[in-house]
Amino acid sequence: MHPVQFEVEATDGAARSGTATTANGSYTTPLFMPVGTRGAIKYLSADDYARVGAQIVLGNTYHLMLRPGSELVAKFGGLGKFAGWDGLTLTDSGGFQVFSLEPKVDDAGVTFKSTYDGSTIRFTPEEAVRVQQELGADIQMVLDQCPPLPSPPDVVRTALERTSAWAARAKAAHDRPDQALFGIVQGGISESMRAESAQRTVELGFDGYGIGGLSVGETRAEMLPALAAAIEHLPDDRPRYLMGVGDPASLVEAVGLGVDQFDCVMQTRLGRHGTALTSTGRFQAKAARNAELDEPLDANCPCDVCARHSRGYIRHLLQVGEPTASRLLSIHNVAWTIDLMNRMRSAIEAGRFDELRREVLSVWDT
Ligand code: PRF
Ligand code: ZN
Repeated sequence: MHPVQFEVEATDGAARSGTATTANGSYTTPLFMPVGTRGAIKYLSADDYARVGAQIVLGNTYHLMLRPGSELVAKFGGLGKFAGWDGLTLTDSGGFQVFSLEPKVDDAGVTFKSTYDGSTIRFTPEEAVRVQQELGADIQMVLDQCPPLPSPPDVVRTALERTSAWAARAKAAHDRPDQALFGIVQGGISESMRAESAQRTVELGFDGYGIGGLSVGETRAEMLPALAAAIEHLPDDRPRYLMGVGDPASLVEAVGLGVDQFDCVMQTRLGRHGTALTSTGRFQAKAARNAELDEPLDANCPCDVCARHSRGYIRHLLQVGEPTASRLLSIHNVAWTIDLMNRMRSAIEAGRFDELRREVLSVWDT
């Protein structure tokens, strides 16, 4: 019995829409999951999460284990309760963040220095499971090794082997029946290594499958065949999660290949720095030509910001350095992306996914 049941409700080509049911509630797919790395989506508060349409909010194990520590989060009843969020939560294993610190890696685990106080920390697949069980999210991810791209084939191969061996250890260590554990596929942009990694991860058997190691330096044209090669070997009845990918063109292309869920920091990062995602492309809110525009960021966006505020007002806030500008743009970008996922869901149900895909690519395939 899996702690996540996944039912595909409609398909259109390889694209699919469905509902996943966890121990604490269900979520619909295709799904965009906004990122609250350290326990909050930047510039948002927990009552915003439902308003932007979030179903799952991400937390990061690396950050939360260092500050405030998983033991403390557990005392508050887990990440969701601690953060005042009554929707679903997912924790990434920390593999991705730790590897960006260029740690010492061996077959047993990784050793790295904390970016908070410089102390030396040893992290293993078992420790990642233990910490994430304490954090208590509805879904946790295995510890994997994500090599940057381009990397020589032997580096990609070693990361694949380690990720596979670590996944087996993570599975053996996991014993919380109310929490799902997702495996992660690696393999760079090699279609054969992607296929092999997917097969080996599926053989171990997980509640869902992350696809990691993409959007780390390769082009979209290189990413998509690797993604397709992995998906070919993933079971239809388990959710597929493309990790750390969330630009509109990649979202429609990946859903078109059969991906169900995504996370990305781009929406809040761009928002914080003054850029809005709109149906006509990226929009620099600070541009002088917006000064007198009494119209929303995107006339078709269902978000609270677009219902209430003009481009001219948001441009003014940016111009004078009001932090509310970052908040409004972050809310809009997350809500806009979630609306795009909802439009994909409707298009799949109506058998019109490719029409929507082409429409999005005509704006975003740059
Ligand atoms: N592994 C994990 N988290 C991730 C990635 C990965 O490869 C990526 C790469 N796009 C983002 N987040 N564990
Ligand atoms: Zn909006």
